[in-house]
Amino acid sequence: MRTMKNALLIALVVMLNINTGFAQNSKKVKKLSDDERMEWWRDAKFGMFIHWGAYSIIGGERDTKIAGGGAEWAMDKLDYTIKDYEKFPEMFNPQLFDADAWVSMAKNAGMKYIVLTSKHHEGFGLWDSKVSDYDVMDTSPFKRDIVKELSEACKKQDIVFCFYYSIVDWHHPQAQGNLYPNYNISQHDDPSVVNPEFPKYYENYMKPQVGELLKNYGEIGVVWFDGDWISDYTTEMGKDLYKYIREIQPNTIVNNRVDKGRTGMDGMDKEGNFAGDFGTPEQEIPDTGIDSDWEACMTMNGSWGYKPSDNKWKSSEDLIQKLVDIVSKGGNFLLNIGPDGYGRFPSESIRRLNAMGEWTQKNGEAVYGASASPYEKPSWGRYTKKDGVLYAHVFDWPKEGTLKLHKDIKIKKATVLTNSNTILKSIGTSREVLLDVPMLAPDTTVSVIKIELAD
Ligand code: FHN
Repeated sequence: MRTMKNALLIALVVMLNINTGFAQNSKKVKKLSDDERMEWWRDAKFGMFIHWGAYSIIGGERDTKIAGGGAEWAMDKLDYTIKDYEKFPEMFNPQLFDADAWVSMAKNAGMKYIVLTSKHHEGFGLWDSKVSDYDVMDTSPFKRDIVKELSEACKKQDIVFCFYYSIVDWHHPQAQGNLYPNYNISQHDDPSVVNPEFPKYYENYMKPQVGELLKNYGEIGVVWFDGDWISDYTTEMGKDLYKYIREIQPNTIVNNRVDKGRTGMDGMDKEGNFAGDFGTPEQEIPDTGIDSDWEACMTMNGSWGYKPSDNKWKSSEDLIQKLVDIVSKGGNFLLNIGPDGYGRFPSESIRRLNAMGEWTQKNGEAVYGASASPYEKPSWGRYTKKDGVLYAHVFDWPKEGTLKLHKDIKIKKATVLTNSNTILKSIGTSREVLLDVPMLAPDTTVSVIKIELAD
């Protein structure tokens, strides 16, 4: 009798588990409105771009030759045939890679999301793809799923995980120009060189790879496409891909490069919207904001991929000011790190991340969730805004102790953001509002004044 009862009990538990499991797996994600879907991203303002791949071993150098531009283009710029290049994924073994440490450095810098190059133009995938063996699990000795480790580390630390995927693929025979297998004999990624087989690459390789990244690594914040410029890729493919992504994860955000030739700020359609969900100016900040969503992506030196020969590093002060400038114009800042072939962030990058973290920890209130300035940018810095509050980000602290504000600003109370006890006196004139400020700037990079506005 007891055995029968136990058996029934076990059967019941198994059934319940299966049902629970099934319910969990089939749990329908609530489809958000576009504004709801974009909300976290609009509030986040600041993300980390990570360009990492087999090119990170090469560092943009081959014998005495140094690749011009980004070192992630080594295969093309340093004239590797496909066969020659394959030895790099075959030696990719970044034993110092530590996903938790990477995510902590992003979080401590004040970054709220991470965009990892899951596959750059070289075609080598950083996840366990079932579509291809040209990936970190089957081709490299590393045999660890980097996308899995990084996405899990992001989840643990409340950082949104996103991935970049290159439409351009210099390794796949149906993707790059028809000079395969030595594709870069004089082709050098010439957009005019076509491959009649590209639709098969799109349908049977690229789309399934994007699908497995969306199905197997949890919630994906953003899919960041690149390489839209090649002549084989079409608007129809882009629209099909956008629909496919939203069917798998309805609330994922997609950049404008999902569509043909939408790179930058000019990628708007005739209704004045970007294809996809946001514009992607690269290595530049537009003069003024626009009323569409946009994100400026930028390197810290001159290269997206690791390039030890490139020492043109932007200063920490410049990067902080760029963050403020971008937010004051209603955009997001996606700032790049190019880890080396061992899995380490360059020390110059770490120094800048730490400096940005110190500043955002003190002044983040004036950035996260803030909106674009309602005023022309002042000569001394920028404004950002929240309901009932204006933030004056002062790059050039006035020597004479008086800060000139826009004449329409009605002040209820003005304080130094990092020292709310310092209440500042103001005098309004017909032409401007004058604010008495301390002789010494509160911050060595950007000092923020919080202005509670009178109704
Ligand atoms: O060719 C790529 C380049 O390597 C890098 O990934 C940048 C980052 O947005 N996008 C392309 C150049 O526009």
